[in-house]
Amino acid sequence: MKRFQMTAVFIFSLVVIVFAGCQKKAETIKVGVAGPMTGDQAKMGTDFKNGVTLAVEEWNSKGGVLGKKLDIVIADDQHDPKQAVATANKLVNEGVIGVIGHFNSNCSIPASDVYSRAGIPMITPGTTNPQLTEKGYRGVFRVCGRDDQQGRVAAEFVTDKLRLRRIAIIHDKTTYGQGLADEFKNFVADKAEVVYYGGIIQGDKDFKTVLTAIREKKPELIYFGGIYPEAGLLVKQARELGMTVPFMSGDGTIDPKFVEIAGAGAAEGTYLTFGPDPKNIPQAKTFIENYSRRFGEIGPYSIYAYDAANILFTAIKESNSTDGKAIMEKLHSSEFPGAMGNIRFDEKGDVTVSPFVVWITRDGKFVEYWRPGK
Ligand code: ABU
Repeated sequence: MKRFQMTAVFIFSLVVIVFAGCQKKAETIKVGVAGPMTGDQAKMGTDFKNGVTLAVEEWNSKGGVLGKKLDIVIADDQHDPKQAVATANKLVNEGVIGVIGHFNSNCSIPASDVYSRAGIPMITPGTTNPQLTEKGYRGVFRVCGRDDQQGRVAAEFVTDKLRLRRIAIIHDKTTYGQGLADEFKNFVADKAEVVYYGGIIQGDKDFKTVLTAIREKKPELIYFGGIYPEAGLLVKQARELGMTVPFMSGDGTIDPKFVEIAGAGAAEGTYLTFGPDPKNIPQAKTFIENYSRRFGEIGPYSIYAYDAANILFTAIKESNSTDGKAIMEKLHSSEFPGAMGNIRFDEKGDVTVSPFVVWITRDGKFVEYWRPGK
């Protein structure tokens, strides 16, 4: 009998503990952070995670939002579209009220179907393929620009500033890489000849065959649509083949890992398009100080993730609701002060100002170099 009583007390205690745990969880507002958290693009996912973590810690230190603490749920899509859909469903099932992510266009686009069906807003810090915001979803936003904008800026730089006329274009056959290469090709073809156009496979390590074919065409610049692991190897191997031709790419390559893979010497003088340097933006000063103190070196996408998170939390606060529809309408109708400056979304969920400028690699560091129209 005594044993029975003890067992009953034990089970009752367990139930109380589990129930209390559930109650505690329900008292927080959950936010998803999605991107490549592991694998060869994990640096981008880490930048997202750190940027959102800083924003959450700042809000929570002031009491959270709507009287509740914020809680992050991390989702690793491994830059794989199928994994992105699976992680999106998992976030929905875990009850997140919004998502910061994903990074890769081929992940954000299918994941946006999941979030839209569930009525949850998503704000991506880095997905630039135009298709993402062309689907007509009310709850899909980005705090970065689009590839039709950065393709145009890159083409203007190549033809009007550098005055180059023979261009080779490579892409990684992904939604982002090929999409950006095509945008660049459309704009650059107005004033220059595209002497080579072709794809490589993401994940491959040896690009010397394609680079040798490109060398035969005597281009004055190689443009690459893709991400830093392949961009770094392309530059490294081009230089090993004795090719000194300028190299340009897009916002998928701005990470110290690009220089690390290529080697500082090989990366010297390479160009890319990205948003403006936060160091020149007065509103970014506090973010730079706080982020550096908390996480060390600032990843290029950290500030975009930080702004995306702050925008989402502000929309929750100002709509006085965790209802997806109410948050989405607030996101569409307000202007949000961010570390990158004020941000307003248009009807599609794109930022109203195209942010792209050209950067150059100097002494192993990325330096803002040129603005369109200059
Ligand atoms: N925009 C940088 C690469 C991520 C993507 O849009 O796929």
